[in-house]
Amino acid sequence: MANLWWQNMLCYQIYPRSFNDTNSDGVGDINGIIEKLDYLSWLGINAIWLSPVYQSPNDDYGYDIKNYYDVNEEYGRLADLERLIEKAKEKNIKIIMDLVMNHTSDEHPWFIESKNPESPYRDYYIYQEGKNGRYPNNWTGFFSGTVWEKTDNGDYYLHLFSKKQPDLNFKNPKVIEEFKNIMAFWLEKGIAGFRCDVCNVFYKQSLENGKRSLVLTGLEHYHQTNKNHEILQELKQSFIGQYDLFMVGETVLVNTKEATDLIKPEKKELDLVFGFEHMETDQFNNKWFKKKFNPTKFFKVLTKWQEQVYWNANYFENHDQPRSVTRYGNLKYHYYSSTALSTLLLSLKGTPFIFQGQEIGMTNYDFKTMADFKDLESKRIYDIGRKLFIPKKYLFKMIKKTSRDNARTPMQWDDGFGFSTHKPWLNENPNKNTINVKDQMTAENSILKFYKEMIAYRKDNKVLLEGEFKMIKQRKGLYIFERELGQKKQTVIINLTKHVKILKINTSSIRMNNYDSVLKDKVMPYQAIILGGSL
Ligand code: TEU
Ligand code: CA
Repeated sequence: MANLWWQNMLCYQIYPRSFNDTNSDGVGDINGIIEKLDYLSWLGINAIWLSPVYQSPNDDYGYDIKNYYDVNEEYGRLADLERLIEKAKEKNIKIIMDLVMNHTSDEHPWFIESKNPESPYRDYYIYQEGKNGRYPNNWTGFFSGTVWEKTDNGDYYLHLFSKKQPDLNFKNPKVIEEFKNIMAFWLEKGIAGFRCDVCNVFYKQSLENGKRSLVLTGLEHYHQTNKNHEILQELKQSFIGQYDLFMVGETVLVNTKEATDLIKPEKKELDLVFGFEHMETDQFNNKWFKKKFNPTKFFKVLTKWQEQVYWNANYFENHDQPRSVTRYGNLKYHYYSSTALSTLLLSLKGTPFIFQGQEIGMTNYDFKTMADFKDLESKRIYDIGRKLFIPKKYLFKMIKKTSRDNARTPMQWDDGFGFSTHKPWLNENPNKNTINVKDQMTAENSILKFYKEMIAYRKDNKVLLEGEFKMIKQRKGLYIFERELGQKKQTVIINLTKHVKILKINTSSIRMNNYDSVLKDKVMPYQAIILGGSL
């Protein structure tokens, strides 16, 4: 069957705050995105996922929303966003908005109202009395520590994320109605769909104590509940016949079976989900321990998802994750490892997502002190770590590697003031001197040029777009798979190590290659090759 539009989509994620500043206040803005539409169109993408641009006090930089119907002043006005949607449309670029439903900002009028126990908004949130002078239960949240915050009345409200992000009560049907209205408002403005933030933890089945666990005690009471499925179905289905609404869910802690459950086409729930398993292959399941990257494990997880989930949302980076070339590549082989990751990302079966800066191989930032971090998660982990007497030096080292701010340093347009003429809200990476869009556009060979070429290759290649995935072999960081459509075949060879690998290659049908040439019996360090036939 032919692909649907979102299966042929190549989506570029923009973190607006760090993309392009046009009014010199050090903060990216919507006009800045409009200014770069030509660039994005040149690159060959056909959709943009915008991280939140709604009004927000920025405790979590937009993931704490105080007004879903308007644009945060620092990013521009609603009219600017309407202009972006219109201009993007002229270039055949769809806009996908981020939608944060699990919680609002504590500065949202609903929450302010809800503090009054008599208010009709009381039931929009989850309030509980303490138990024997202690928290209502033992749950711990995504940013560590208790999920309960005491109010002036002496009771508590629940927040899975920061205390400035109170969780909404999805047992209240009015909350669901509110989101239908919000979605309708934006669909009416011409957007194509939503990336739904943490959308498998909305419904809190019970508020009983949870099983003690190193991370997220209480998870079993709200993760992936039946009611949660019903809520997503209700949201999606209420637009049938009206809009061709696309929804990709950010679904925390899902395995392939749960992912499959969420995207069954006949259920009309979500179209795609972002899994996390492959992002945890260099991590011992949480932020506290960090293991060395293990490409074998990485490829194993990718293979499992390719084989078990019918259509994947493929990504190696987003605004919550350190840079992929630093994690999975090798800075000594900056060009080769970035382009090898690019080849892999764009040749797997599914819909690829590229995060801003990935296309030029932006790297992690060399943070020097805790004061360099802006992300609340990094700060909180530090505070909690200190309370546990974890040595400062060790804590800092660990946070530096894992901090979400690694993804959020400003986009490196050139070696000067390309992002902003003002001091940026978050430090720029000084390696903008050598890693930037301007240089890579003029260079004969660059990561950017390779991305563009790979995107174009994929765009016209039915086998890569529609073909089945078939694992051929993987050997200590050398990964080989085929994509197959009818009689046609593409073979993808990725060496994600610094070692030369011995392999017999049929060099008569080379379609893509990130080296000058392909040898018939070896794969070079971080070499990536696509063949138009078998090995
Ligand atoms: O992220 C949810 C989520 O799972 C992350 O908090 C994750 O645990 C963490 O980033 C790993 O480092 C979404 C958004 O993508 C994130 O930016 C928000 O902070 C969060 O929800 C709350 O809205
Ligand atoms: Ca600005």
